Amino acid sequence: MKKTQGNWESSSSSHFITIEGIEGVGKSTAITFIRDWLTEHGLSVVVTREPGGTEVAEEIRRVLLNTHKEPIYPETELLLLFAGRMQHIQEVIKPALQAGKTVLCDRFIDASYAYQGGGRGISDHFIQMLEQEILQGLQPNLTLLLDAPYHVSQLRLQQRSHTDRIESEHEAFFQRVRAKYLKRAEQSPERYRVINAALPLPKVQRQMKEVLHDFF
Ligand code: Z5A
Repeated sequence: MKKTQGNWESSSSSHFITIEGIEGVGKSTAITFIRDWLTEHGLSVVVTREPGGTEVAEEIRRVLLNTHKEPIYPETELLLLFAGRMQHIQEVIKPALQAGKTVLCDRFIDASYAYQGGGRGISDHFIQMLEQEILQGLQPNLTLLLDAPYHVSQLRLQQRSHTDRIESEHEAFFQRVRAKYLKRAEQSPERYRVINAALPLPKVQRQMKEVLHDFF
């Protein structure tokens, strides 16, 4: 059976799950745990990420995350993100959902509102315009927001030797990003589940398990 979401048609057995949060909060760790849980429960899972997820979108990711001699303007950043997102939707997300799979995506549209909206100060109106044209009504069914204070994520990232262009932003930037994520979660409680990601891993995983049990 088919279900429609905006202008998209997908299989009724498909699910689109996204993981969001500020840098280093534990998204990659969470994705492995969720993927394993979903697979154990008999679902066919496609794990993907943004920016990236296709050959062209991964090239765009490199442009976005590398440091360049000239500045990348906020609007350039946003448009590049949406260019990659278009490739990603057409090449990976849409075909997987149409085939009845569960798509598990490390960041998606909410990151643009949080980082380019909250962080860089681009208006929601501009982002909404792009969202309407590119996503055509496609929305995650479930978004897990891993939330933790900035200093927790920084502690967890301490072992890393490399910091990319966006990670090099100052604390106030990430505070605005976090605040925007929390605001969006409050505005869409039917889709968002906020996970306290500052807790030790077993406690974070317990929260995620509860969310998954409720959802399925
Ligand atoms: N971006 C954007 O601006 N706009 C957009 O629309 C989109 C993206 C889609 C790349 O994202 C950048 O793109 C990102 C936003 C921007 N820039 N920033 N900042 P990314 O997702 O590829 O990169 P990231 O946000 O920097 O995430 P990350 O570095 O991969 O971190 P993570 O996945 O959230 O964390 P982790 O690797 O799972 O965990 C970090 C460490 O903590 C690791 O050693 C773990 O073992 C440990 N960990 C995890 N959980 C715990 C708990 N609970 N306790 C203790 N230790 C833990």
